[in-house]
Amino acid sequence: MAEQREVQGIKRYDSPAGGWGALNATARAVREQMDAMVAPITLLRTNQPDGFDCPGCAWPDKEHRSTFQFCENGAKAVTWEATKKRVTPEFFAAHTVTSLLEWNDHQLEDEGRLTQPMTYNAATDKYEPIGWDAAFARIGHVLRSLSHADQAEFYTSGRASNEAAFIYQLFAREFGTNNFPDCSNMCHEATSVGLPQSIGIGKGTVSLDDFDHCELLIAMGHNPGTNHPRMMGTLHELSRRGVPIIVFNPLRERALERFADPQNAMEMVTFSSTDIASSYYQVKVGGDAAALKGIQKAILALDAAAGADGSVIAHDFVAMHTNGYAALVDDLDATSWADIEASCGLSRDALTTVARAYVASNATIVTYGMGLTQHSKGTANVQQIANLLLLRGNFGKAGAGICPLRGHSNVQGNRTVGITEKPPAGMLERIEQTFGFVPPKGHGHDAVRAIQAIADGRSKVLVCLGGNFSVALPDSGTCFAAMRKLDLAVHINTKLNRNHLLVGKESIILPCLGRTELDEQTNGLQAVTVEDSMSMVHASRGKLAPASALLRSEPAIVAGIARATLPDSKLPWQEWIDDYDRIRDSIEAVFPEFERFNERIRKPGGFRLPLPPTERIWPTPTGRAQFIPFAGVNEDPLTTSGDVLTLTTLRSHDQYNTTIYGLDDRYRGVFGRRDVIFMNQDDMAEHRLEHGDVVDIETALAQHGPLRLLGFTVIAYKIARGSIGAYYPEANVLIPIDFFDPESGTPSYKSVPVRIAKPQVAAG
Ligand SMILES: Nc1nc2c(c(=O)[nH]1)N[C@H]1C(S)=C(S)[C@@H](COP(=O)(O)OP(=O)(O)OC[C@H]3O[C@@H](n4cnc5c(=O)[nH]c(N)nc54)[C@H](O)[C@@H]3O)O[C@H]1N2
Ligand SMILES: Nc1nc2c(c(=O)[nH]1)N[C@H]1C(S)=C(S)[C@@H](COP(=O)(O)OP(=O)(O)OC[C@H]3O[C@@H](n4cnc5c(=O)[nH]c(N)nc54)[C@H](O)[C@@H]3O)O[C@H]1N2
Ligand SMILES: [Mo]
Repeated sequence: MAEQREVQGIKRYDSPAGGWGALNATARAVREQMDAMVAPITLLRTNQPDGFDCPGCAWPDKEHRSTFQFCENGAKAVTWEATKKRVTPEFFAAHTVTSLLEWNDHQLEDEGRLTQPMTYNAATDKYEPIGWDAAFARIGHVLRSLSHADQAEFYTSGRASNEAAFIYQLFAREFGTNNFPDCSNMCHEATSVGLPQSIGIGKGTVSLDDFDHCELLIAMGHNPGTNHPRMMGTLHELSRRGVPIIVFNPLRERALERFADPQNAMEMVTFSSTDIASSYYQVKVGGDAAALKGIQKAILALDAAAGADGSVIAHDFVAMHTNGYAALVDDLDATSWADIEASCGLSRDALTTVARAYVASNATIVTYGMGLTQHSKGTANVQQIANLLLLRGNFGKAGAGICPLRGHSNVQGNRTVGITEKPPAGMLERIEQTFGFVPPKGHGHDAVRAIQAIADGRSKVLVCLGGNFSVALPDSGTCFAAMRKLDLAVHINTKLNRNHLLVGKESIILPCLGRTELDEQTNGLQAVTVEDSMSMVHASRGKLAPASALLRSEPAIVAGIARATLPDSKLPWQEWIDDYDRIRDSIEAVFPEFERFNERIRKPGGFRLPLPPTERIWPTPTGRAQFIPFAGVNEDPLTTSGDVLTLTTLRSHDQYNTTIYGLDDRYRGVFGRRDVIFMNQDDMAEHRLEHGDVVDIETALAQHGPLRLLGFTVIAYKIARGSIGAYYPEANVLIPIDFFDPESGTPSYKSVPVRIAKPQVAAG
C-alpha cells in the first residue's frame, strides 16, 4: 500500500477488539453520563435475575446472569439512559424548535432525559409545558375527530415491554386500525416474512446451549463487537473450543477478526487476544444470495461425487421433512458459476471450501443480521440460509439451527404480543372472545406505507411508542417533509430527538420511564417482561429513582391515551395499570403460549416460548419445511453497471441506531467525525480518488429525483470491490422511500446504487 496522506481523525487501529480499550470506553461512558456513586451499582444490576434487562441488545444470558460490567456497549446503553443530564422546561423556553433543528443528533440526545410533558406552540416556535390530563384529553379529542381510524398511525420501537406493547395494540385495535408501523419493518421483517414460509415460524430456532454443541458457525452480515456485544463471549468460547467460524462480511470488522475478552484475566494482563473468524470472506455488498447459492451448488457436487452411500446431503431428512428439493436442485443446476462469482465477488474454490467445512460438520448454526435482511430481496436472502441448513437437517438437533440477531432488546416480544400490521386471524378471534370488541381485520400500514400515507395526507395523526421514526426511515427529504403535514404527532420518549422537531400542526412529547427506573403503581413496584433473540421471556425490574417525578410508565401513558380516546372502552385500563400481573393474565388469555405467565416469569431466567421446528414440527401450510429457490443471482438487480457502486449503511461503534453516543468508531479507525465514505483502494484508483478526497454521492436510480449527500471524505478501507460504506442515519438521504423488498417492505438500506462525483480537492 502506498504511503497515505494524513486525514483528520483517521488512524489505523491495529489492536484486537475488546481489551483495555473497551474498559477505558466503559469508564468514559460512566464518567460523562452518570453519578460516580450510582453507576457501579447500576451496571452490576444489569441482566441480574432481579435486575433490569439490558436495553443494549437482544442476545441472551445464561440464566440471565451476566458478568455485564465489562460489556462496553451495554454500559453505553445503560449510562445513556441513566444519565444525570436533564432536558427541562427552561431548556425548551430558551430554544426555538427552528434553532434546535441546527443541532446534530448527538447534541440533541446528549441534553439528557426528558422531564415533563410538552406541547408545541407554533406562535412562539417553542415547546411549552402541558399537564398529563390535558395532554391525554387533547390527543383523545384529535383522534376522535378523525373521519376514520385508519387516518392514525401507531408506531412502536422495539424497546417497549411486552406489557406496554400488548395494551398499545389493543387500544389501537379497539380504536379501529391495524396501522402498526414498527422498527421491525426496517429491521428483521425479512425474517418474520421469510422464515414462516421456510420452516413455519418467523424466529430463530437456536438456544444459547446450542452454541456449546455446534461444530461450525457461519456468521453473515452482522457486527457483534459493536451491536451484539454479549455475543462476543460466545464467539470467544467457540473459537477456543476450536469450532470453525466462517464470516461473510464486505468489511473487515475487527471484532470478527480478533477479540480480547475483558473478562479473561490472562488475555488482559498479557495483552493477547483470540482469533475469531477462521475464514473471512469479503463478499460484495448484496452478494450473499449468490454466495449461498454457490455453497449449495458445491454441496450438490460433493453429494454427487460421494455416490449413493455418501452422507453429504441428509437425504432421509429431506425426504421426510421437506418439500421443494427437486425444484431447488433444478435452479442450482441452471445457475452458472460465472454468474455466482461475478455477483458475490468470491471464487468457486472459496465457496467449495465453505461447502466442505459445512458437510464436515454435524451441527451448524448460521447467525445473521442486517447485512442479509436490508436488501431488495432480503426475504429471499433469509430463505437461502434456511435452504442451506435444511440440506443437512440442521434443525431439531443439538448445536444446529438458524439464529437471526435481533435488534432492539424487545423487538421480538413486541411482535409476539400483537404489534403487527398483518394480524393473524386466530389472534383477532381470541382478542374478540377475551375483550368483547371486534378488532379490524384488514392489513394496516407498515413503516414505509405509514410515512407514505402521511406524506400524501391520508394519515393525519402519528403516535410513537419510542423511537425516532422519521430519522430511522430512508429518504430523509421525503420523510421529514411528511412529518410537517401531520395534524398531530405524539412522541412517547425518554430523550429529545429530531423526530420531535419536525413539527406539523400539533406535537406533544410525553416523557416516560426507562428500563433502569423504578416503576411504582397502586399495587406496588412493577416488573415488565421482554423476549430475547432466542425466545426466552424474562422479567425486568428497574432499580433507579426516576429521572423526574413527573415521568410515567409506558403502560400508564398508553392507558391514559386510551381512556381519553375511548371513554366507552370496556377494557380494564385502570386495573391493568394498578398491577401489571393483570396485563400478563390478559396476554395469557390471548396468547396460549404464555400459559402460567405470572408464575413462570417469577422464576429467575424466565421461560422459553415454544419453537416447533426445534422438534422437527413445521407449522407451514403443508406441515413440512420448504426449500425456496432464489431466482437468478442478483439481490439488487439495478446495482451493477459502469461507474455505479453499491452503498451499504452502517452503525458506528459509538451509536445506538439514531442515538449517537459520540463521534468515534474506534475499531474502524475513525475518530471525532462521521462524514466519511469507506472505499476499496482499487476502486479509489479506478475513480481517480485519493484517501482524504472530499466527494458528493448521488443515488443512481433513474426513476428518482436527485438524492445527494454532499461533502463526505473518502477513506481507504478493507471493503469488497464495488462496495462502499457510510454511516446511518447520515446516508439515509440517499435511499429512495420506495426502494425496498416488496415481500417484507424492508428498506434496502444495505444496497443503494450510487455514483461518486469529485467536487473538491483534498481535505488534508
Ligand atoms: N451498540 C449498538 N447495538 C445495537 C444497535 C446499535 O445501533 N448500536 N442496533 C440494534 C439494532 S436495532 C439492530 S437491528 C442490530 C444491528 O446489528 P447489525 O446487523 O450488526 O448492524 P449493522 O451495523 O447495520 O451492520 C451489519 C454488518 O453487516 C455488514 N454488511 C453490510 N452490507 C452487507 C451485505 O450486503 N452482506 C453482508 N454479508 N454483510 C453486509 C456490515 O459490514 C456490518 O458489519 O443491533 C442492535 N444492537
Ligand atoms: N440507513 C439505515 N437506516 C436504518 C437502519 C440501517 O441499518 N441503515 N436500521 C434500521 C433499524 S434495524 C432499526 S431497528 C431502526 C431504528 O429505529 P427506531 O427504533 O425508531 O430508532 P432509535 O434510534 O432506536 O430510537 C431512539 C429514541 O428512542 C427513545 N427511547 C430510548 N429508550 C426508550 C424507552 O425505553 N422507551 C421509549 N418510549 N423511548 C425510548 C429515545 O427518545 C431515542 O431518541 O432504524 C432503521 N434505519
Ligand atoms: Mo433493528
